[in-house]
Amino acid sequence: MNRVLVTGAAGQIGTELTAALVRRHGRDAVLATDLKDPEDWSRGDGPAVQLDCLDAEALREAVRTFRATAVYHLAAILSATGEGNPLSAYKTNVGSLLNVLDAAAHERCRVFAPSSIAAFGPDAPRDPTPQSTTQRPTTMYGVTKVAGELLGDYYHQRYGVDARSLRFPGLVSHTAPPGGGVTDYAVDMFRVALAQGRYTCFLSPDTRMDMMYMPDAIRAVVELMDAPASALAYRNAYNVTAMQFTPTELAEVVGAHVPGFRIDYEPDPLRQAIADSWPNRLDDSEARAQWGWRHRYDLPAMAADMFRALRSQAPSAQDD
Ligand code: NAD
Ligand code: AKB
Repeated sequence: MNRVLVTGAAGQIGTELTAALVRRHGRDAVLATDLKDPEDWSRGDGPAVQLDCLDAEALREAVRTFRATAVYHLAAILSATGEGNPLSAYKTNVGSLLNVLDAAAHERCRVFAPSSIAAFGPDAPRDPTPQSTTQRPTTMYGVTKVAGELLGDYYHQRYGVDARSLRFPGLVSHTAPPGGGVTDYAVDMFRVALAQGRYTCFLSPDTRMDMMYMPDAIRAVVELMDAPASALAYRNAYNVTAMQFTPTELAEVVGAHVPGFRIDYEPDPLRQAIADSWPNRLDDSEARAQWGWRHRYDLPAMAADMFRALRSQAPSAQDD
C-alpha cells in the first residue's frame, strides 16, 4: 500500500500534487507537510503538519511514524529568492534533500525531488538543451539543483534508494501563487491581466523560456514514479517540456482573452540575467522514448484553461 509524505506541500506544486496524490491513494495515505503552519495553507485534503525539513530527526520521525513508502520532496527556495540569500538557498535546498535521502535510506522509501531548467547554465546548448550536456549553472539555485541530481543518483547507487527526478521548466498554474522564481512572470501576467487589464513585465519582451502547465507537470511526476525502473536510463533527472514562449507571445494570447490588455516592460537586471543563462527549450526525447512522456497543453490550450479557472475563482483571489 502506498503511503506518501509531501514536503513543501503549501507551495505552487505541492498544493496541486498533494491533491492529486490524495485522489490516487486516499486522504489518509497522504501526509502534507510544510515549514508554514497548516492553518495558513491546508485545504483539508488529508492530514497536514508543520515540518522543517532541515530538522533531520523530525523529518525521519515523520517518515517513520507515518510509515511512508515515498517522499515527494518539494521544499525549496527558488531562483530569484535564492540569489537574495545564496547561503540560505544552499542550506535549504541541499540540506533538506540530504535529510530526505538519508531518511529514505533508513526507512526504505522512495523519493521524488524535482530538478529544473536551472540545472543548466550559459555553457549548455540552449535550443534545444540535450538530456546529457554541460551543467555549469551560474545561480546558487542551479548549483543546488545539480547537487540534488548527483545526490539522488548517489543514494540510489550507494544505498539502493529509488530516487527519481524531472528537470521542470517554468510551471504555470492557478491554485497557489509561485514562490520566488524567474518564470513567475507568466503566472503573474494571467492574474494581473484579469485584475487590472495591464501588466508590467520584469523580463525583456523577447526572453524565450521553456514552460509547462501544472496539470502536465503533475501527470509527469505520477508517470515517472509509476515507470518500471528497468525503463529508466536516467533517474536524476529527466528533461521534460511542453511549450516555449516570450513575454510578447504570451501577451498576445492573454490579449485575446482580455480585451484592451496592455503590457509594459521594466526588465529587472538580476532576473533577466538568470533567464538569459537558462535553456530556451529542453530536448525531452529521452523521457518520451523511455517512459512515454507526452505533454497535453500548448500555449493556447493552457491560456484557455487558466482564464476559465481564474474567472471561476472569487474576485479576491485575482486581486492579490
Ligand atoms: P514554492 O516556493 O511554491 O514552495 C516551496 C515550499 O517549500 C513553500 O511552501 C515553503 O514554505 C516550503 N519550505 C521552504 N523551506 C522549507 C523547509 N526548510 N522545510 C519545509 N518546507 C520548506 O516552490 P514550488 O514552485 O512548489 O517548487 C517545488 C519544487 O519544484 C522545488 O524543488 C523547485 O525547485 C522545483 N521546481 C519548481 C518549478 C516551478 O516553476 N514552480 C520549476 C522547476 C522546478
Ligand atoms: C524558477 O524560476 O526559479 C523556477 C524554475 C524554473 O526552477 N520556476
